Amino acid sequence: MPQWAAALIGLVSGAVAVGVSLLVAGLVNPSAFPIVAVGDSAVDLTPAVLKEWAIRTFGENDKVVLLGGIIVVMALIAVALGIAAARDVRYGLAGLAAFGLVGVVAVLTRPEAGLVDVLPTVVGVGAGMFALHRIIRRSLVPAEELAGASTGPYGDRGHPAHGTGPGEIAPVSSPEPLPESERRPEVATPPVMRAGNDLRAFDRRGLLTGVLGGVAAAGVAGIAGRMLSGRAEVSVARSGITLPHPAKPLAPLPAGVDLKLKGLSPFVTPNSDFYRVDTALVVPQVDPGSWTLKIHGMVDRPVELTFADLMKRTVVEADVTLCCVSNEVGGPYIGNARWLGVSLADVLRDAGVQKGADMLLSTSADGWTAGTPVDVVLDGRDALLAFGMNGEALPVDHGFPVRQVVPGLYGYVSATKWVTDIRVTRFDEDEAYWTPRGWSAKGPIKTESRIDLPRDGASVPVGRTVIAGVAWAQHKGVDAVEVRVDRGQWRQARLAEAPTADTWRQWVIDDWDATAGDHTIEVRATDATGYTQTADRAPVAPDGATGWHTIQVRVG
Ligand SMILES: Nc1nc2c(c(=O)[nH]1)N[C@H]1C(S)=C(S)[C@@H](COP(=O)(O)O)O[C@H]1N2
Ligand SMILES: [Mo]
Repeated sequence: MPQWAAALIGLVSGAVAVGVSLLVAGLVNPSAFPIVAVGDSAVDLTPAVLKEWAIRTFGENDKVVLLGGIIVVMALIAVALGIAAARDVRYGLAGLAAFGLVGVVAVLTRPEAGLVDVLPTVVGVGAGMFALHRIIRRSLVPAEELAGASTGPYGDRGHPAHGTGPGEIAPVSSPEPLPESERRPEVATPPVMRAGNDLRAFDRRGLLTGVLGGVAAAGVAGIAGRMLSGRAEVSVARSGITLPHPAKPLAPLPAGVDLKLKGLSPFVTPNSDFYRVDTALVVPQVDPGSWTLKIHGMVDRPVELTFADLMKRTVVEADVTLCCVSNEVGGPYIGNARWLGVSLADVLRDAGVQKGADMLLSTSADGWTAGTPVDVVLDGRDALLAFGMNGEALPVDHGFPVRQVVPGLYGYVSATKWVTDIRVTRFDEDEAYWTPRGWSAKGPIKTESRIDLPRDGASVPVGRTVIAGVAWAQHKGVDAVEVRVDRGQWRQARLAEAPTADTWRQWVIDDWDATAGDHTIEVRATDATGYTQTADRAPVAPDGATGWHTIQVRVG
């Protein structure tokens, strides 16, 4: 096979690997696209001097230059692998596998990497190996077939042999390949080479169809991957964000907030475990570079902020527990994070809220809306336009680049993710997304509590048993939690610390003396207004569930 053909096969197989890995990354996690991971690792491994030189020389384009460089290097490697594969396909396959290993290492050594993140690399390299193998096979037919072809149509391919041009009539004689005894491989005219143990000859037509097939597959996979997202770009933009420092950083959380019991929700919910609730089938991909937030309506001075504007403002940090109105008693749709952002009240004061306005109608990039009471946002609580969550840029699923966070209100009336527009208006003039769908226009969070330990339905051994969980009454604060077993006396639980009234609070009963048999455990919380949860069960609609979380355990 000529060198150019081998190089071409290498390039096309490389493209198939990249296209398929883009597709899989689009499905599982755009930041697990190996080329980006390799780029990030390269940045991390580059000595500071070189990095500074690159930034000085290429300025804002340094990432483009880096990615361009990686693509050129990859193309050269692909060419080399193609040439190796033409000599012996196994060299090419082994080379690709080794290349994939580099990608896997790069992906896995990124912070936050999970095991599924190797999928784009592994599946992509697998597809590249498959393509390499297939196109080589197609381009190299067994030499005896070509030899036989001089006397008739060859093999089972059904296309004319060399010397039979389009329109020419194929010979009618010997429609089958010649029997073994009559073949004379040594008369083969095309250059013959060794692929594996067979003698094989180059077939242009096989090359052409193989290459076209490969290009089509790479293109379709790559475009689908991009469409599934635009995600890779947003995730690159997100990883490029350096969060600003808060003007008054919060103290680190005291150890006392977290009882560190196995099975009890940690005080800070890791971003990867944070519940996600939204109407988005495909997560909106919002480029921070072109993101803007308009504040308009009943204001004196409409405001339009870019992401850069936002980052330049006074930055605040707040620990806030977010909760969904659809959370059943004992349900999982609640999580606590340390948010970083700017004060929504400050931004509203810049715009000048007019008299009579009582609602902020916030809209997300995908058109979802929430209606938030103006007085709540302006009453001094940490209502934020947040861009950071637990020390990193807001995850895309949680509203990147900017979302609202308002302590004390359910998410559906306050926590607009991918927020791009806030209209200052009135509840009697505007309706948010969930209101006509049967949910209350206003949604303050109800005081609730949940048993995490033991789990409902668990079997526990006889003897001293820990009962523990979380309770919340955002912006009021949890004052007490009580637990009772089998409808006996309510017992005071020991409360963990809480940094402010805006977060949930862990609680524990350290020494329940569990006796053999089935038991019912109930919990209730009292908030700082003196209100104690009642046994009244309310469904989640229209404004949040109530009732005591009740679990059954079997002891013995
Ligand atoms: N754009 C948008 N923002 C949204 C929603 C939505 O459907 N679309 N759902 C809200 C609801 S109901 C809740 S409970 C919170 C959940 O935030 P999380 O997914 O970050 O936990 O987001 C809120 N923000
Ligand atoms: Mo929600």
